[in-house]
Amino acid sequence: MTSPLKDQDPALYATIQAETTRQRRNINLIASENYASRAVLEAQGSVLTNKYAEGYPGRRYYGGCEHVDVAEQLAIDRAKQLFGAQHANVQPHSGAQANMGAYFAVISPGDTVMGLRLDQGGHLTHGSPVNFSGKYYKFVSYGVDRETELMNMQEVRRLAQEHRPRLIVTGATAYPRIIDFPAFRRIADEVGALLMVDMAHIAGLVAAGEHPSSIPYAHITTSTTHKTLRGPRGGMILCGEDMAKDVDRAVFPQEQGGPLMHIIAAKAVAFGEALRPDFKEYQKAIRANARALAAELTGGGVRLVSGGTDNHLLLCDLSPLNITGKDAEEALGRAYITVNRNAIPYDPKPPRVTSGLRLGTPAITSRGFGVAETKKVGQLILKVLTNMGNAAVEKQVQDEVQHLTTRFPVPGIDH
Ligand code: DSN
Repeated sequence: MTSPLKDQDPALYATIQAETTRQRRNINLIASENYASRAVLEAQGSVLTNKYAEGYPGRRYYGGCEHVDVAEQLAIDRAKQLFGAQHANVQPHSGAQANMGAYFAVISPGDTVMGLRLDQGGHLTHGSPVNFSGKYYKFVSYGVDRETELMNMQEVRRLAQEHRPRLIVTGATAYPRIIDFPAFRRIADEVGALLMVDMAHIAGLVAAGEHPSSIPYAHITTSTTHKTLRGPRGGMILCGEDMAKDVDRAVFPQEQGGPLMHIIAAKAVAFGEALRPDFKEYQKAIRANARALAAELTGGGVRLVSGGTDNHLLLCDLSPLNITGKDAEEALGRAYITVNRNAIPYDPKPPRVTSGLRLGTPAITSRGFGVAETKKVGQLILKVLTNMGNAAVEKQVQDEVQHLTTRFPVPGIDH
C-alpha cells in the first residue's frame, strides 16, 4: 500500500508505526482507553477535517455545509436514540470541553457547585483548584466513606444543605461501583440545585443497560465518546429540550469555534455501532472480565477499594504488598502491561507516587479477551508485583504477554 506519510515524513510515520506495534503487543488496562473500529478511524481521518461549520445543522455561518449537516444530524439523532435523551450536542472537542459547556449553560462564575474529590475518584473538571472549574466556581468537594469507600451520600446531603449549591456534579474516573443517581437527584431537589452527571467512564455501560442511566435523573449529562463508548476522542452533552438552547449557545459560540466535523462524523459511526445488539454483549463482557480480574487479584493479596467492582474498572490498593503505584506501573510497563498509578481514597502517598493502580477491562474486551484470558492477565500482574525488581521475571511475563496478544488482533488495526 502506498503511504504519502511515509514518503513525506518518515520520522512521523515511524512514530505511528511504533505506536501501532505497542498497541498490538501490550495488554492495555488503562480504564479510560479503548480501540476505535476501522470505520470510526476512517471517518475520523476523512476530508471532513477540511470543512468549517460554525453553527449547527441548518444554521451555519459558512456555505457548503450541506454534507457535514447530514453527518452532524446523524450523530445527534443516534446519540439521542442511544441514551433516550431529548437533546444532544455532539460538538465538544473533549470531556473537559463538554463539562465546561455544561457549566457555562447552567451556572455563572462564582456560583457554588459540588463535585467528587479528584483524589477520591473525581475529575480535574469537577472542581480541582488547578483547573478552570476550581478557579471560576466555588467548588465544595465530597468524598467517599473511609470504611466502605463508597460515595458518602450522608456527607453529600450534609454539604448540600450547608452550602446550598446551584449545581451538584457526580461521575468519576476511578470509582468501581454503581453511582446512585436517584439519591443524588433527591438531594439536589431538597436544596434546589441542578444535577449534572459526567458519565464519561461508564457511557458504554449506560448505553447497554449495564449501569443505570443518568438521563431520567440528571438535568444535564456529559460524556466523552472514546472510553467504554469506543468512539473517536471527543465529548458530548445530553439534556432536556428545556436546556437545549442554553447548552448549544454555551458550546458555540461561548466556548468553541468551528466544530471538528471529521470527529463528529466518527461519533455518528460509533453511536451507530453502539446501537447494534453486539454492543450490549460487549459491555456485559467488560463487566464479567472486570469481576474475573478482581477475583484473581484479590486471591493474590491485592486489596480492592470498596472490595470489588460493579463496572469496568478496579482500583487496587497495593499497600498490603508494600509496593507503590508508581513502582507497580513502571514494573508492569516493562513487562508490556500498560496501567496507570492512581490515588486510593485517603491515600497517604503523594499523587505522583500513590498506593494504587487503576485497572480497566474495556480495551482487552474489545480485543476479544474472555474470562479465561483475563484471569491469565491477573496472574501475570501478580507475577510481576510479587517479584518486584526481578528483570528475569519481567522478561518471562513480557514473553507471556506477547504470546497472549498475538492471538488477539486489535480492532481498527488488524480488522
Ligand atoms: N484522564 C481521564 C481518565 O483516564 O480517566 C479522564 O480525563
